Amino acid sequence: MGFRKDFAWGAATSAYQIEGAAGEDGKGMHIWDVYTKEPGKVYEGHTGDVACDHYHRFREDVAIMKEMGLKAYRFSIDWSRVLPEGKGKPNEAGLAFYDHLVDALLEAGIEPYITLYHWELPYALYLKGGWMNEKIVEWFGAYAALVSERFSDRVTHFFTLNEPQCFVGLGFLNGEHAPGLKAPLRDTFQMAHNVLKAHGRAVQMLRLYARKPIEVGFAPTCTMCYPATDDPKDVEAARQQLFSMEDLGNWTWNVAWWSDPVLLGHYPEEGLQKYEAYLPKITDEDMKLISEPIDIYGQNIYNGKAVRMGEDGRPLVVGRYAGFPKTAIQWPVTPQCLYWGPKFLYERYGKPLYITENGMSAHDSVSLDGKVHDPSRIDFLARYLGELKRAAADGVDVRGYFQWSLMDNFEWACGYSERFGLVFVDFNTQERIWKDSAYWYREVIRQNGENLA
Ligand code: IFM
Repeated sequence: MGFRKDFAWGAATSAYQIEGAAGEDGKGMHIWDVYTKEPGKVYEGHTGDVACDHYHRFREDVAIMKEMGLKAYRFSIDWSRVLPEGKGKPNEAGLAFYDHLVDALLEAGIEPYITLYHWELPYALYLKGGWMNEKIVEWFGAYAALVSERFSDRVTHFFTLNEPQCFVGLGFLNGEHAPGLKAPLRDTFQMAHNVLKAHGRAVQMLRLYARKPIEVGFAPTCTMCYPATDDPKDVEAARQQLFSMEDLGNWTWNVAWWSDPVLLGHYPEEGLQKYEAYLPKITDEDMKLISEPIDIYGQNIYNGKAVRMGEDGRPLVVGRYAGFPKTAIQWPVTPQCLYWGPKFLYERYGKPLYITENGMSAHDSVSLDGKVHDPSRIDFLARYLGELKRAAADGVDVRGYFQWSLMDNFEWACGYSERFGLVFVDFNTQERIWKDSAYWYREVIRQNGENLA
């Protein structure tokens, strides 16, 4: 047994990374619109102003998805495109864009999966304190209501947040992403708590305004942990390490700090003790809101670390050997994390799982024959998907997989220097060229993964 018959074979993108049309049709500004204009923040001063020009070329992109045989497409809505001030009066032209996109997808037989927040915090709300301002719980809730009311007649699957670990950690703890702040630790914990409450409120509002039954989840990320050997002691060590609490300087990269409150209704005890000095007031009412039941769990998984049980009965992260395989962005290639990650998460949280992102950047270029040959991506995906298939065969309820990314795009602080796409984008001409991996993925989808080892 491998993947279920209705497995959602997909690809993912996010609004700012592909849309472009930064100042068009009444769109408001968000923190990345502003941050990318600050000198020295993004590789070679790149911005998402044009990106893949998807706003104007979405029909061409949907046609590519259709030809690739995608069953599902995960995209995000730019909050500031539909609510230019973050709240208040909606922008009809922005909503209409997503209407057309959803309709084109459905017409192509592709199931749309909407993410509400993939890092486009409206600048007007940022000026009011953004995630630090508790009112954001209601602002985000109202945005969720608008999206649900408008799209839930045609869209069934919604994710609230993408990678809270990143947008709090990189945006406010180490300052590598917009808005580029190194906030005091206490503030980052307060923000995270507001983020989780906003998630809960969004879940409520998505449901309240839904025009038909919908499925709601969120999509965190993490560095996965997998056992260094099959020894049950190492399996236990990897499990413990995965859900243990990071040191303060790195604290946002936790799994359990974000997912336990949402799915188990409480923060992990280890974190409550370790971070005690920095925590905001946490009430029972907060926890009730945060743990508003969700239907599906999305997890972004790119790589992991091997763990074994130390002599002292505590997990030990195993160092990587010299020359360990890595991708262009220097992330290790660790396919095992797509077996152990889903397994550990499903054991702990018991929710149907989607891999909401997985993929790699490579040094892709157009060859003399006019094609883009990316054997390393095919090898990467074959290895990772093989492991996911093993997890499905072992009983993990994995419902879908979204390859990151459909096409090359704006890779945040790295600008356009990293190419994660199945489809190559020439950013001078906006020409799209299928990489070899796109043809390969099409065949995997066609065979529902039967051709994977
Ligand atoms: O491009 C990003 C995406 O926006 C969030 N997850 C990781 C991807 C690759 O870095």
